[in-house]
Amino acid sequence: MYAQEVPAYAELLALVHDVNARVMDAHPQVRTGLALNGEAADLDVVQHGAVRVGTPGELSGLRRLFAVMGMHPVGYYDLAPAGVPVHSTAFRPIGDRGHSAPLRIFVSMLRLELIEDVPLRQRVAALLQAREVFRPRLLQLIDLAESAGGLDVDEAREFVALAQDTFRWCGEAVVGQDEYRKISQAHPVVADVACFKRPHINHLTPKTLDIDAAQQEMRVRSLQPKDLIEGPARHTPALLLRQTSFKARPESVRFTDGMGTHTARFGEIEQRGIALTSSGRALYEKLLTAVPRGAPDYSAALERAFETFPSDLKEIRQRGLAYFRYAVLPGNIGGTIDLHNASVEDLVEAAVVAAEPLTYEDFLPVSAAGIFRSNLGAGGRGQYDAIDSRNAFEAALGRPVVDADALYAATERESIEAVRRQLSVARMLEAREDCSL
Ligand code: OOG
Ligand code: NI
Repeated sequence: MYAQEVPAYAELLALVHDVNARVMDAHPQVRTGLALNGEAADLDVVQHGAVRVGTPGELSGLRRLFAVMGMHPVGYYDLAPAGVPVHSTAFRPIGDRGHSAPLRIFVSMLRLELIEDVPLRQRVAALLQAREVFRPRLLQLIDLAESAGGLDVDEAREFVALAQDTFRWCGEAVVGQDEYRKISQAHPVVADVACFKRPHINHLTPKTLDIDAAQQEMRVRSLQPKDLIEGPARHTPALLLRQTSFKARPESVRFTDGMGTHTARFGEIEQRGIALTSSGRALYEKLLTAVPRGAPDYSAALERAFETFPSDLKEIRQRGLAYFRYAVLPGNIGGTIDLHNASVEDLVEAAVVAAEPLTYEDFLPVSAAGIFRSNLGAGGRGQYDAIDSRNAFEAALGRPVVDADALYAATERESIEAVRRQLSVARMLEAREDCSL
Protein backbone atom coordinates (compact mmCIF):
# COMPACT_ATOMS: atom_id res chain seq x y z
CA MET A 1 0.00 0.00 0.00
CA TYR A 2 2.73 2.45 0.97
CA ALA A 3 4.84 1.74 -2.12
CA GLN A 4 1.77 2.51 -4.23
CA GLU A 5 1.01 5.66 -2.30
CA VAL A 6 4.62 6.93 -2.35
CA PRO A 7 6.35 5.90 -5.60
CA ALA A 8 9.74 7.18 -4.38
CA TYR A 9 9.50 4.58 -1.61
CA ALA A 10 9.16 1.84 -4.25
CA GLU A 11 12.37 3.20 -5.81
CA LEU A 12 14.04 3.09 -2.40
CA LEU A 13 13.07 -0.57 -1.95
CA ALA A 14 14.61 -1.45 -5.31
CA LEU A 15 17.75 0.49 -4.40
CA VAL A 16 18.15 -1.27 -1.05
CA HIS A 17 17.63 -4.63 -2.72
CA ASP A 18 20.40 -3.83 -5.24
CA VAL A 19 22.82 -2.59 -2.57
CA ASN A 20 22.21 -5.68 -0.41
CA ALA A 21 22.74 -7.99 -3.40
CA ARG A 22 26.01 -6.18 -4.18
CA VAL A 23 27.24 -6.60 -0.60
CA MET A 24 26.41 -10.32 -0.63
CA ASP A 25 28.08 -10.83 -4.01
CA ALA A 26 31.22 -9.11 -2.76
CA HIS A 27 31.16 -10.95 0.59
CA PRO A 28 29.61 -14.41 0.13
CA GLN A 29 30.14 -15.10 3.85
CA VAL A 30 27.54 -12.42 4.61
CA ARG A 31 24.96 -14.32 2.57
CA THR A 32 25.84 -17.59 4.30
CA GLY A 33 25.73 -15.93 7.73
CA LEU A 34 22.28 -14.48 7.12
CA ALA A 35 21.00 -17.83 5.89
CA LEU A 36 22.39 -19.55 9.00
CA ASN A 37 20.77 -17.04 11.36
CA GLY A 38 17.47 -17.35 9.55
CA GLU A 39 17.70 -13.63 8.77
CA ALA A 40 17.98 -13.93 4.99
CA ALA A 41 14.21 -13.82 4.51
CA ASP A 42 13.95 -10.68 6.68
CA LEU A 43 16.28 -8.68 4.48
CA ASP A 44 13.76 -7.65 1.90
CA VAL A 45 11.02 -7.20 4.46
CA VAL A 46 10.24 -3.81 5.93
CA GLN A 47 11.84 -3.42 9.34
CA HIS A 48 9.83 -0.56 10.77
CA GLY A 49 7.28 2.10 10.03
CA ALA A 50 6.05 5.21 11.81
CA VAL A 51 2.66 6.70 12.60
CA ARG A 52 1.70 9.88 14.49
CA VAL A 53 -1.50 10.34 16.49
CA GLY A 54 -3.15 13.17 18.38
CA THR A 55 -5.06 11.95 21.42
CA PRO A 56 -4.86 9.44 24.28
CA GLY A 57 -7.86 7.62 22.77
CA GLU A 58 -6.01 7.20 19.47
CA LEU A 59 -2.84 6.04 21.21
CA SER A 60 -4.60 3.45 23.36
CA GLY A 61 -6.60 2.33 20.30
CA LEU A 62 -3.34 1.63 18.47
CA ARG A 63 -1.98 -0.15 21.54
CA ARG A 64 -4.98 -2.50 21.47
CA LEU A 65 -4.79 -2.93 17.68
CA PHE A 66 -1.11 -3.88 17.73
CA ALA A 67 -1.60 -6.19 20.72
CA VAL A 68 -3.90 -8.32 18.53
CA MET A 69 -0.81 -8.90 16.34
CA GLY A 70 1.49 -9.65 19.28
CA MET A 71 3.19 -6.25 19.19
CA HIS A 72 3.65 -4.40 22.48
CA PRO A 73 4.93 -0.92 23.40
CA VAL A 74 8.65 -1.02 24.15
CA GLY A 75 10.53 2.04 25.35
CA TYR A 76 9.60 5.68 25.96
CA TYR A 77 11.11 8.36 23.74
CA ASP A 78 10.71 12.02 24.63
CA LEU A 79 11.44 14.12 21.54
CA ALA A 80 10.59 17.50 23.09
CA PRO A 81 14.20 18.24 24.10
CA ALA A 82 15.10 17.81 20.42
CA GLY A 83 12.42 20.30 19.37
CA VAL A 84 9.60 17.97 18.28
CA PRO A 85 6.43 18.26 20.42
CA VAL A 86 5.71 14.53 20.63
CA HIS A 87 6.56 11.55 22.79
CA SER A 88 6.68 8.03 21.48
CA THR A 89 7.01 4.30 21.89
CA ALA A 90 7.71 1.44 19.49
CA PHE A 91 5.30 -1.46 19.09
CA ARG A 92 7.14 -4.71 18.47
CA PRO A 93 7.06 -8.39 19.33
CA ILE A 94 8.77 -9.22 22.61
CA GLY A 95 10.15 -12.45 23.99
CA ASP A 96 11.87 -14.86 21.67
CA ARG A 97 10.29 -13.48 18.53
CA GLY A 98 11.39 -9.98 19.46
CA HIS A 99 14.95 -10.64 18.49
CA SER A 100 14.18 -11.47 14.92
CA ALA A 101 11.22 -9.12 14.73
CA PRO A 102 10.75 -8.19 11.11
CA LEU A 103 8.35 -5.34 11.89
CA ARG A 104 8.06 -2.57 14.42
CA ILE A 105 5.89 0.55 14.39
CA PHE A 106 7.19 3.75 15.98
CA VAL A 107 4.16 5.62 17.28
CA SER A 108 4.28 9.25 18.39
CA MET A 109 1.58 11.23 20.16
CA LEU A 110 1.35 15.02 20.02
CA ARG A 111 1.99 16.94 23.23
CA LEU A 112 -0.58 19.67 22.84
CA GLU A 113 0.47 21.28 26.13
CA LEU A 114 3.64 22.39 24.32
CA ILE A 115 1.65 24.62 21.94
CA GLU A 116 2.03 28.02 23.59
CA ASP A 117 -0.74 29.85 21.71
CA VAL A 118 -3.75 28.87 23.83
CA PRO A 119 -6.57 29.53 21.31
CA LEU A 120 -4.60 27.59 18.70
CA ARG A 121 -4.03 24.74 21.15
CA GLN A 122 -7.78 24.64 21.83
CA ARG A 123 -8.59 24.64 18.13
CA VAL A 124 -6.18 21.76 17.49
CA ALA A 125 -7.69 19.81 20.40
CA ALA A 126 -11.17 20.37 18.93
CA LEU A 127 -10.06 19.14 15.49
CA LEU A 128 -8.63 16.01 17.07
CA GLN A 129 -11.69 15.39 19.24
CA ALA A 130 -13.89 15.51 16.15
CA ARG A 131 -12.17 12.69 14.32
CA GLU A 132 -12.88 8.95 14.51
CA VAL A 133 -9.85 7.06 13.35
CA PHE A 134 -11.04 3.50 14.02
CA ARG A 135 -13.99 1.97 12.16
CA PRO A 136 -16.66 0.54 14.50
CA ARG A 137 -16.22 -2.94 13.01
CA LEU A 138 -12.48 -2.82 13.67
CA LEU A 139 -13.15 -1.92 17.30
CA GLN A 140 -15.58 -4.84 17.52
CA LEU A 141 -12.92 -7.22 16.21
CA ILE A 142 -10.38 -5.87 18.71
CA ASP A 143 -12.92 -6.41 21.55
CA LEU A 144 -13.47 -9.93 20.26
CA ALA A 145 -9.74 -10.69 20.06
CA GLU A 146 -9.29 -9.41 23.61
CA SER A 147 -12.17 -11.41 25.06
CA ALA A 148 -11.64 -14.61 23.07
CA GLY A 149 -7.84 -14.49 23.19
CA GLY A 150 -7.54 -14.32 19.40
CA LEU A 151 -9.40 -14.30 16.08
CA ASP A 152 -10.28 -17.06 13.66
CA VAL A 153 -8.93 -16.98 10.11
CA ASP A 154 -11.85 -15.07 8.58
CA GLU A 155 -11.95 -12.56 11.40
CA ALA A 156 -8.19 -12.14 11.14
CA ARG A 157 -8.47 -11.37 7.41
CA GLU A 158 -11.14 -8.79 8.07
CA PHE A 159 -9.08 -7.35 10.92
CA VAL A 160 -5.99 -6.96 8.73
CA ALA A 161 -7.93 -5.20 5.97
CA LEU A 162 -9.61 -2.79 8.41
CA ALA A 163 -6.37 -2.19 10.32
CA GLN A 164 -4.65 -1.36 7.04
CA ASP A 165 -7.43 1.12 6.21
CA THR A 166 -6.67 2.93 9.46
CA PHE A 167 -3.31 4.00 8.00
CA ARG A 168 -4.39 4.62 4.40
CA TRP A 169 -3.46 8.04 3.10
CA CYS A 170 -6.39 10.42 2.84
CA GLY A 171 -5.38 13.44 0.80
CA GLU A 172 -8.18 15.50 2.28
CA ALA A 173 -7.63 18.06 4.99
CA VAL A 174 -10.27 19.12 7.50
CA VAL A 175 -9.17 22.77 7.46
CA GLY A 176 -8.59 25.56 4.94
CA GLN A 177 -5.13 26.56 3.76
CA ASP A 178 -4.72 29.57 6.03
CA GLU A 179 -5.49 27.57 9.09
CA TYR A 180 -3.19 24.76 7.90
CA ARG A 181 -0.37 27.30 7.61
CA LYS A 182 -1.09 28.73 11.03
CA ILE A 183 -1.04 25.29 12.64
CA SER A 184 2.15 24.37 10.73
CA GLN A 185 3.79 27.45 12.18
CA ALA A 186 3.16 26.15 15.70
CA HIS A 187 4.95 23.02 14.48
CA PRO A 188 4.66 21.12 11.18
CA VAL A 189 4.10 17.83 13.01
CA VAL A 190 0.98 19.26 14.63
CA ALA A 191 -0.44 20.07 11.19
CA ASP A 192 0.55 16.63 9.89
CA VAL A 193 -1.67 15.05 12.54
CA ALA A 194 -4.47 17.48 13.35
CA CYS A 195 -5.34 18.70 9.84
CA PHE A 196 -6.28 15.25 8.55
CA LYS A 197 -9.10 12.81 9.16
CA ARG A 198 -6.99 9.89 10.19
CA PRO A 199 -3.36 8.93 10.76
CA HIS A 200 -1.09 7.80 7.95
CA ILE A 201 2.17 5.95 7.69
CA ASN A 202 4.80 8.67 7.37
CA HIS A 203 7.63 6.33 6.44
CA LEU A 204 8.66 2.71 6.18
CA THR A 205 12.22 1.50 6.62
CA PRO A 206 13.87 -1.49 4.99
CA LYS A 207 17.15 -2.82 6.33
CA THR A 208 20.39 -2.43 4.42
CA LEU A 209 23.69 -4.27 4.81
CA ASP A 210 25.67 -1.13 3.88
CA ILE A 211 24.09 2.20 4.74
CA ASP A 212 27.02 4.25 3.39
CA ALA A 213 26.64 2.58 -0.02
CA ALA A 214 22.87 3.08 0.13
CA GLN A 215 23.28 6.79 0.94
CA GLN A 216 25.66 7.17 -1.99
CA GLU A 217 23.27 5.30 -4.28
CA MET A 218 20.39 7.59 -3.24
CA ARG A 219 22.44 10.51 -4.54
CA VAL A 220 23.20 8.66 -7.77
CA ARG A 221 19.49 7.92 -8.30
CA SER A 222 18.42 11.47 -7.36
CA LEU A 223 16.43 10.32 -4.34
CA GLN A 224 17.52 13.38 -2.31
CA PRO A 225 18.91 11.83 0.87
CA LYS A 226 19.04 13.87 4.06
CA ASP A 227 22.48 15.42 4.63
CA LEU A 228 23.69 13.05 7.33
CA ILE A 229 23.56 9.40 8.17
CA GLU A 230 22.56 9.23 11.86
CA GLY A 231 25.00 7.23 13.97
CA PRO A 232 28.77 6.71 13.64
CA ALA A 233 30.34 4.79 10.75
CA ARG A 234 32.35 1.84 12.09
CA HIS A 235 34.22 -1.02 10.60
CA THR A 236 33.04 -3.63 12.97
CA PRO A 237 30.83 -4.07 14.82
CA ALA A 238 28.07 -1.53 14.08
CA LEU A 239 26.65 -0.01 17.27
CA LEU A 240 22.92 0.21 17.95
CA LEU A 241 21.45 1.78 14.85
CA ARG A 242 22.36 3.90 11.84
CA GLN A 243 19.68 5.57 9.76
CA THR A 244 19.17 7.84 6.79
CA SER A 245 16.19 8.76 4.65
CA PHE A 246 15.22 10.52 1.47
CA LYS A 247 13.44 13.78 2.01
CA ALA A 248 9.67 13.96 1.94
CA ARG A 249 8.12 15.42 -1.24
CA PRO A 250 5.17 17.82 -1.39
CA GLU A 251 1.92 15.98 -2.16
CA SER A 252 -1.28 17.49 -3.35
CA VAL A 253 -4.04 17.80 -0.77
CA ARG A 254 -7.66 18.92 -0.98
CA PHE A 255 -8.15 21.61 1.65
CA THR A 256 -11.66 22.78 2.53
CA ASP A 257 -11.04 25.86 0.36
CA GLY A 258 -9.15 24.35 -2.56
CA MET A 259 -6.08 22.35 -3.58
CA GLY A 260 -2.67 22.78 -1.94
CA THR A 261 0.25 20.66 -0.80
CA HIS A 262 1.49 18.90 2.32
CA THR A 263 4.98 17.48 2.83
CA ALA A 264 5.38 14.59 5.24
CA ARG A 265 5.90 11.17 3.71
CA PHE A 266 9.26 9.67 2.95
CA GLY A 267 11.33 6.49 3.00
CA GLU A 268 14.10 5.61 5.40
CA ILE A 269 16.89 3.01 5.51
CA GLU A 270 18.49 1.47 8.54
CA GLN A 271 21.43 -0.69 9.47
CA ARG A 272 21.26 -2.38 12.85
CA GLY A 273 24.19 -3.09 15.13
CA ILE A 274 24.79 -4.56 18.56
CA ALA A 275 22.59 -3.88 21.60
CA LEU A 276 24.56 -1.98 24.25
CA THR A 277 24.24 -2.37 28.03
CA SER A 278 23.78 0.76 30.12
CA SER A 279 27.54 1.20 30.44
CA GLY A 280 28.00 0.64 26.71
CA ARG A 281 25.24 3.16 26.11
CA ALA A 282 26.86 5.68 28.46
CA LEU A 283 30.11 5.43 26.50
CA TYR A 284 28.16 5.74 23.23
CA GLU A 285 26.38 8.91 24.46
CA LYS A 286 29.63 10.41 25.69
CA LEU A 287 31.31 9.93 22.32
CA LEU A 288 28.21 11.09 20.44
CA THR A 289 27.90 14.35 22.35
CA ALA A 290 31.65 15.02 22.07
CA VAL A 291 31.04 16.08 18.47
CA PRO A 292 28.65 19.03 18.10
CA ARG A 293 26.02 18.38 15.46
CA GLY A 294 26.79 21.44 13.38
CA ALA A 295 30.53 20.65 13.31
CA PRO A 296 32.24 20.81 9.93
CA ASP A 297 32.65 17.34 8.52
CA TYR A 298 30.44 15.99 11.31
CA SER A 299 30.34 12.39 10.04
CA ALA A 300 34.12 12.05 9.77
CA ALA A 301 34.58 13.67 13.19
CA LEU A 302 32.04 11.27 14.68
CA GLU A 303 33.76 8.30 13.11
CA ARG A 304 37.06 9.44 14.65
CA ALA A 305 35.46 10.00 18.06
CA PHE A 306 34.13 6.44 18.03
CA GLU A 307 37.56 4.95 17.42
CA THR A 308 37.91 4.76 21.21
CA PHE A 309 34.87 2.46 21.43
CA PRO A 310 36.33 -1.07 21.41
CA SER A 311 35.89 -2.92 18.16
CA ASP A 312 36.93 -6.31 19.47
CA LEU A 313 33.88 -8.36 20.52
CA LYS A 314 35.85 -10.09 23.23
CA GLU A 315 36.82 -6.79 24.79
CA ILE A 316 33.25 -5.51 24.40
CA ARG A 317 32.00 -8.62 26.20
CA GLN A 318 34.58 -8.56 28.95
CA ARG A 319 33.95 -4.90 29.65
CA GLY A 320 30.20 -5.54 29.72
CA LEU A 321 29.44 -3.01 26.98
CA ALA A 322 26.96 -5.11 24.98
CA TYR A 323 24.42 -7.89 25.47
CA PHE A 324 25.24 -11.38 24.22
CA ARG A 325 23.48 -14.65 23.63
CA TYR A 326 25.43 -17.72 24.78
CA ALA A 327 25.10 -21.21 23.34
CA VAL A 328 26.93 -24.48 23.90
CA LEU A 329 29.10 -25.38 20.92
CA PRO A 330 28.34 -28.89 19.79
CA GLY A 331 31.19 -31.35 20.31
CA ASN A 332 33.39 -29.33 22.67
CA ILE A 333 31.99 -30.34 26.04
CA GLY A 334 34.38 -33.15 26.83
CA GLY A 335 37.54 -31.03 27.27
CA THR A 336 39.60 -30.58 30.40
CA ILE A 337 37.67 -27.63 31.76
CA ASP A 338 35.82 -28.03 35.07
CA LEU A 339 32.30 -27.38 33.78
CA HIS A 340 30.87 -26.98 37.25
CA ASN A 341 33.10 -24.18 38.46
CA ALA A 342 33.91 -22.43 35.20
CA SER A 343 32.57 -18.92 34.65
CA VAL A 344 30.74 -18.16 31.42
CA GLU A 345 33.82 -16.27 30.32
CA ASP A 346 36.03 -19.36 31.01
CA LEU A 347 33.63 -21.45 28.96
CA VAL A 348 33.82 -19.01 26.05
CA GLU A 349 37.61 -18.95 26.29
CA ALA A 350 37.67 -22.77 26.29
CA ALA A 351 35.46 -22.75 23.16
CA VAL A 352 32.81 -24.75 25.00
CA VAL A 353 30.34 -21.89 24.61
CA ALA A 354 29.84 -19.38 21.78
CA ALA A 355 28.87 -15.74 22.41
CA GLU A 356 26.91 -13.84 19.76
CA PRO A 357 26.09 -10.16 20.36
CA LEU A 358 22.36 -9.31 20.39
CA THR A 359 21.09 -7.01 17.68
CA TYR A 360 19.57 -3.71 18.80
CA GLU A 361 15.83 -3.81 18.05
CA ASP A 362 14.84 -0.36 19.33
CA PHE A 363 15.30 3.31 18.45
CA LEU A 364 17.41 6.33 19.36
CA PRO A 365 15.93 9.72 20.28
CA VAL A 366 18.75 11.64 18.56
CA SER A 367 18.28 9.67 15.37
CA ALA A 368 14.48 9.94 15.52
CA ALA A 369 14.65 13.70 16.03
CA GLY A 370 17.07 14.03 13.10
CA ILE A 371 14.62 12.11 10.93
CA PHE A 372 11.68 14.26 12.06
CA ARG A 373 13.60 17.49 11.47
CA SER A 374 14.80 16.69 7.98
CA ASN A 375 11.32 15.74 6.83
CA LEU A 376 9.08 18.35 8.33
CA GLY A 377 10.69 21.37 6.76
CA ALA A 378 11.16 24.69 8.51
CA GLY A 379 8.85 26.01 11.19
CA GLY A 380 8.47 25.11 14.80
CA ARG A 381 11.22 25.87 17.24
CA GLY A 382 14.61 24.70 18.41
CA GLN A 383 13.79 23.13 21.72
CA TYR A 384 11.03 22.62 24.25
CA ASP A 385 11.62 22.54 27.95
CA ALA A 386 12.26 19.00 28.97
CA ILE A 387 9.34 18.08 31.18
CA ASP A 388 9.43 14.32 31.30
CA SER A 389 5.88 13.18 30.68
CA ARG A 390 6.40 9.49 30.72
CA ASN A 391 3.62 9.06 33.28
CA ALA A 392 1.17 11.03 31.15
CA PHE A 393 2.18 9.00 28.11
CA GLU A 394 1.65 5.70 29.89
CA ALA A 395 -1.69 6.88 31.24
CA ALA A 396 -2.74 7.71 27.66
CA LEU A 397 -1.40 4.40 26.40
CA GLY A 398 -3.33 2.50 29.06
CA ARG A 399 -0.33 0.53 30.31
CA PRO A 400 3.34 1.03 31.19
CA VAL A 401 5.83 0.65 28.36
CA VAL A 402 8.10 -2.39 28.44
CA ASP A 403 11.71 -1.62 29.40
CA ALA A 404 13.90 -2.50 26.41
CA ASP A 405 17.01 -3.02 28.52
CA ALA A 406 15.22 -5.58 30.66
CA LEU A 407 14.34 -7.53 27.48
CA TYR A 408 17.95 -7.76 26.30
CA ALA A 409 19.17 -8.58 29.79
CA ALA A 410 16.56 -11.34 30.10
CA THR A 411 17.55 -12.85 26.76
CA GLU A 412 21.19 -12.89 27.86
CA ARG A 413 20.35 -14.33 31.28
CA GLU A 414 18.07 -17.02 29.85
CA SER A 415 20.74 -18.08 27.37
CA ILE A 416 23.22 -18.47 30.24
CA GLU A 417 20.71 -20.51 32.23
CA ALA A 418 20.14 -22.74 29.20
CA VAL A 419 23.91 -23.21 28.84
CA ARG A 420 24.19 -24.17 32.53
CA ARG A 421 21.33 -26.66 32.22
CA GLN A 422 22.82 -28.24 29.12
CA LEU A 423 26.25 -28.51 30.69
CA SER A 424 24.92 -30.05 33.89
CA VAL A 425 23.08 -32.68 31.84
CA ALA A 426 26.35 -33.31 29.99
CA ARG A 427 28.15 -33.65 33.32
CA MET A 428 25.60 -36.15 34.62
CA LEU A 429 25.96 -38.23 31.50
CA GLU A 430 29.73 -38.15 31.87
CA ALA A 431 29.49 -39.21 35.51
CA ARG A 432 27.26 -42.13 34.55
CA GLU A 433 29.76 -43.27 31.98
CA ASP A 434 32.51 -43.07 34.61
CA CYS A 435 30.48 -45.29 36.98
CA SER A 436 29.70 -47.90 34.39
CA LEU A 437 33.40 -48.35 33.65
C1 OOG B 1 9.10 8.97 13.61
C2 OOG B 1 10.58 9.19 13.62
C3 OOG B 1 11.29 8.11 14.41
C4 OOG B 1 13.02 6.43 13.66
O1 OOG B 1 13.36 5.57 12.83
O2 OOG B 1 13.79 6.85 14.55
C5 OOG B 1 11.64 6.92 13.60
C6 OOG B 1 8.34 9.91 12.76
O3 OOG B 1 8.91 10.58 11.88
O4 OOG B 1 7.12 9.96 12.97
O5 OOG B 1 10.90 6.36 12.86
NI1 NI C 1 12.04 5.54 11.27
